[in-house]
Amino acid sequence: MAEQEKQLKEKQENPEQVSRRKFLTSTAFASAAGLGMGTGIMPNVGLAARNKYNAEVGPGELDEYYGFWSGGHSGEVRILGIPSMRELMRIPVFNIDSATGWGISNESKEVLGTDTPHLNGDAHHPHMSMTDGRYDGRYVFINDKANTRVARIRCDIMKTDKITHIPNVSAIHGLRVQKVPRTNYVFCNAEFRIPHPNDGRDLTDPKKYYTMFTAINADTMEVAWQVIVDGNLDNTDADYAGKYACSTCYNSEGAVDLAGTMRNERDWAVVFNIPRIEAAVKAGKHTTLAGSDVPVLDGRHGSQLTVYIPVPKSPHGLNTSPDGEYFVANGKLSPTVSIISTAKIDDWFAGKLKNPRDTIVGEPELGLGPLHTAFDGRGNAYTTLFIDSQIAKWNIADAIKAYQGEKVRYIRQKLDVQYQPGHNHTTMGETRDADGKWLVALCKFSKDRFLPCGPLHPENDQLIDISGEKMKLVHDGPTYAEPHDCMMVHRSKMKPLKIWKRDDPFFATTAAMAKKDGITLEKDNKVIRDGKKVRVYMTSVAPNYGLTEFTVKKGDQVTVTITNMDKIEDVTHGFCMVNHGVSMEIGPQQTASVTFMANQAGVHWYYCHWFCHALHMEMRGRMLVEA
Ligand code: K7E
Ligand code: CUA
Repeated sequence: MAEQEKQLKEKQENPEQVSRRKFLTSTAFASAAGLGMGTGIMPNVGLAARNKYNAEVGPGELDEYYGFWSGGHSGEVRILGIPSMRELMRIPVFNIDSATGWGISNESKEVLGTDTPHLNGDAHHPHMSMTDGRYDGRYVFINDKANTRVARIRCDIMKTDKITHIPNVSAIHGLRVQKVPRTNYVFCNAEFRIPHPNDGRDLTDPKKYYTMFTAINADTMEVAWQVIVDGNLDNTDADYAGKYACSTCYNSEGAVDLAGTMRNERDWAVVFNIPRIEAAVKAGKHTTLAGSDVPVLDGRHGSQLTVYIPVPKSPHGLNTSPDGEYFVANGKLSPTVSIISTAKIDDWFAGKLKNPRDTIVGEPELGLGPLHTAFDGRGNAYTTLFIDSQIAKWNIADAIKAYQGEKVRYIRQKLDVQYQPGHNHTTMGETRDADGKWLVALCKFSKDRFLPCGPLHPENDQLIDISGEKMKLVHDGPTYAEPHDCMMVHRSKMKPLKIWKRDDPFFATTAAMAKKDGITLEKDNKVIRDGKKVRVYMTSVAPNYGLTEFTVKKGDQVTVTITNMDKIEDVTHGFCMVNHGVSMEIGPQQTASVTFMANQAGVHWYYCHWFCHALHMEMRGRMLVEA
């Protein structure tokens, strides 16, 4: 055993050399189950291996891809240009943003809602809506692990337009969308097991805890149904047939401590049969839990709605190959990934297989700490090796052959990355359009790669050209806490607006209030008093506010609503009321509003805090508060 481990370690450190050595010595090593390194001859890395793409995007040039980056525990989403890796924009989601007034303006507060009053978030998985397995440029969805929420970002205005708090569960982690026929559902994995009801009984009886797989209606953002599972759900992905979602599931032990959750050599990939779940809900075979009317089904062992496929060990990432043939479960505490055939899942649900493990068609050994896998659309997969700080490029067909006992070499290359990668992602790689141009490795540690900025280090998002036979590292990109995941979409799929539409639903509630007050937002500059509530309406045209002063009384609740009548691209105004904690963005043709208390008598200046004009500094006015 010790010898085997030594050889394994050597092989991981230097796969090509060890393979060559094995080729020469022809040891019994290859007979060890699942090792499959084979006796292939070193591939000829010649002219054909040259990479094609240039990461340089010159001044004034535009990137080919939009990247949507999770901002991790900053709670936001960022847009990067690929391949330049330039940060183009930030989209506040679960966080407070002083520049745009997210969490301050009334429109953002309406999206943030009142059922979860928290100001923090932990965003992991941004994924775009699809039609027929292809990005459709409508929405990006993202989870909040910290406060059990899911948000939707509208990709025309690049603002969060819905946030749903998921009932009955704790901590939404994995999130992916239904790919086919379109994104009707957003699939969400609740990670932590809790008692039900979670009201103080069963505190110390973990046997009674459980968690659930949740589907959200992507159009309404209401929760469609939930399925109770065994274990802790981790990551998830959907198939290309509209039939299955598959989630990794650790802690098959049902433990509440670290040692306990690592005891079993195998946990599960659990497959959810979507048509069966929908039929069960339709037939009324569900229950509901106290405090929510979401249909809940039991998908634990023995259920016809699910199949639990044992895979090693505390698996983490779950990724669907772009041809729709395979789910890949990443072994984390095992050096392997498990390749699950969607066709064999059909067989399982048709009653043709005896053992859920019969759905597995490959279990290649890649190195230490496989977390996530991406695809190039040419039959290759790229798996992050957290502990080895490497990306392993491997061939799917060859890994399957090796599992069947053929002596083939399935690892194509291992590339060092700096350091400890979590997710990696290829351009268009989670869709049918996987184009195999770029791979981004989201490294958790940057250590010595950048100028030191204090004890807190940035992460390191590395750009890798995968167009050739060999992966080639071309860029280091420091990022702030913490891009777990990202997705990269070709710019041809995106149609963002350059100025707002006056009938945008984003400010419909504000527009309805103005209508009640008899206000025409596009031209009126008026103060409406309604008891102790004062509503101030004004327009803005650079460099002027429609009102340069208004008067209220101490103790009034003041709502300022501003409509930006500038029609010029990029002329965004702001509204900042000094010493009142008030600021917001008003883009061209946008209406925005903010409500605050006028509790201090005296003169209070307000000013535009988005640079808009040569006389931007002069764009200001006074709120006069009478004692
Ligand atoms: Cu691997 Cu939350 Cu997708 Cu972090 S998760 S890495
Ligand atoms: Cu308006 Cu600055």
